[in-house]
Amino acid sequence: MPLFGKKPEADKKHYSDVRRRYEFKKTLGTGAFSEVVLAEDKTERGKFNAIKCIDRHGLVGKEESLENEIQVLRKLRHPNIVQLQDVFEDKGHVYLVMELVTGGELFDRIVEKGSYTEKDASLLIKQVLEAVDFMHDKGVVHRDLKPENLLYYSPMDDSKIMISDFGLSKTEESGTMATACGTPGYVAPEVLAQQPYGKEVDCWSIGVISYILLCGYPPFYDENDAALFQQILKAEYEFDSPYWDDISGSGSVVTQP
Ligand code: PIT
Repeated sequence: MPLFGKKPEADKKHYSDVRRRYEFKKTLGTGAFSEVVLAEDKTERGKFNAIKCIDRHGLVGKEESLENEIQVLRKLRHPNIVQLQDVFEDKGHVYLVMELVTGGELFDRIVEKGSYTEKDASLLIKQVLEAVDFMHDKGVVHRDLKPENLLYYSPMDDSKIMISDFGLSKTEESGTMATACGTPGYVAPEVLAQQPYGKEVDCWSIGVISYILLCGYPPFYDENDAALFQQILKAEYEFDSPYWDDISGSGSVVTQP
């Protein structure tokens, strides 16, 4: 089945050669079979995008999940979700033209800062909750929320965060999902137990991310994956002293500016 075979009309405007439209500037990130590149729009100089270039060799047998990612991204328009703007394809690659965000990963910011104040953490998590609530309403479960997939909108501005990488996301309409996926430390117990799961798994991951923002280390950690899985399955975590001593309880309200 050809990629994007379902909506040929909607995809007509795509050029056969993405390089005719965009000037590739530099690599922003690399994955196993993909690379995200900074690109300038030749039809509108000074306008930049991030283009995710996916090697078709890595897609053999996975064409459907890419098609799924594209369909998911197309229907999500939210201020805190990196927007898919266009799709190109050629013989060797599929290109996802994404909104450019330049602030880098939340992960790197946490490493830099150690931890966040409750107020800063709440301002970030509120945006993540709003974006995730929005996609859950559309029947989309991200399934791989983690600080590496949360990107700061701009390097100057610590206030806006964007959700990216819907590579593992799923539309819930296909029934209850049971595939084990995601990143161990952030993954919900029902996923590890290979039980049917749904939107709740994103809420679990947001809990883990909130924990890390507040204290600077993860709630579940073991170098041994089997031991890590056990901790998660038993929801075995603590608010260790002294790190959590000055962090307020869950009933308190942090005043917004
Ligand atoms: C940027 C800058 C950057 C990475 C990205 C965007 C990636 C975005 C992305 C990747 C996906 C996806 C959705 C968004 O499904 O360094 O502007 O795989």
